[in-house]
Amino acid sequence: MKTLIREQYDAFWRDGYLMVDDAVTPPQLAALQAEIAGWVEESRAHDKPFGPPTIDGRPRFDMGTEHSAEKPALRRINNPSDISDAYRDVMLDARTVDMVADLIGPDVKFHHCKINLKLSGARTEVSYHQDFAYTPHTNDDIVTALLFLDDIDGDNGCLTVVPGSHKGPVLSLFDGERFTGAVAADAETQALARSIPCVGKAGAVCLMHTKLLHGSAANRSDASRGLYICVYTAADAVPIARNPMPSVNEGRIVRGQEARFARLSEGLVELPKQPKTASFFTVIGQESKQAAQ
Ligand SMILES: O=C(O)CCC(=O)C(=O)O
Repeated sequence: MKTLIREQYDAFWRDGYLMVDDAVTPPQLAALQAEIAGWVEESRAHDKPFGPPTIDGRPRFDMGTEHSAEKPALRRINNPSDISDAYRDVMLDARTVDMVADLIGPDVKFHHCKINLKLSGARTEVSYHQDFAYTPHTNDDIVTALLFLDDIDGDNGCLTVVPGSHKGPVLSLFDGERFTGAVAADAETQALARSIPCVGKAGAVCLMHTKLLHGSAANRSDASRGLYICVYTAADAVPIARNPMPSVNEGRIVRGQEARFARLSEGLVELPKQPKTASFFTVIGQESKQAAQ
């Protein structure tokens, strides 16, 4: 291992997640925060999701219905590494990538990334789910790296996780034939009772196993909460569903080498439905801001 110590490695595989402070350098963090500030300013001029479009033609920036020029509610930036040097540099070469390689490497590739923002007053919340149900692969050596762009505490909509839940089962995100993007209400109630908050300073990262059950509540404070979320897989984990957020960098090797073989460890896998809108927030029942008709 290059970056993590044995105790951290063991904690990740035992609990399904690991918090690490100072996961990026101060200049990297400052560059990410400056980009965000610019995008929030830009969003004031828009009253519906806006571009530059993603490679599958959806708007890159998405806002909640509460968005206004005076009080922006920009909540999602799809694949910021496709449009920003600062975000691409961190996705490709921050300490976080070395940590991921320690966990599932040596050969690691990139899948997709996004920013989830909860500005002060935003109503955005994330229903409980496991990422694997959105992005199934031939095996589950997949890590979601959630980098804190702000100081995050119990009041500004922190991520909450169910320790140990990565050991299974993978819960359905369907209600009958309808893909809801969220586990059933009773499973969410049980998850909430077992959840713990992931809090820390800007620059910390939560490394999360793809099968860990997690969600997050709305921001009840005046402080904004931003996460830069990058998904990495072992090079021999091959997607078995279309990427919900295709990127020009999808499949790019970030550590080690390309795989010659796909490794199969999964049995039956429920296939997700892909979103057609700017973000999965609409799938979980939170509409985007739309221009007045
Ligand atoms: O933004 C959050 O609080 C959680 C993000 C998340 O669960 C996800 O993107 O899978």
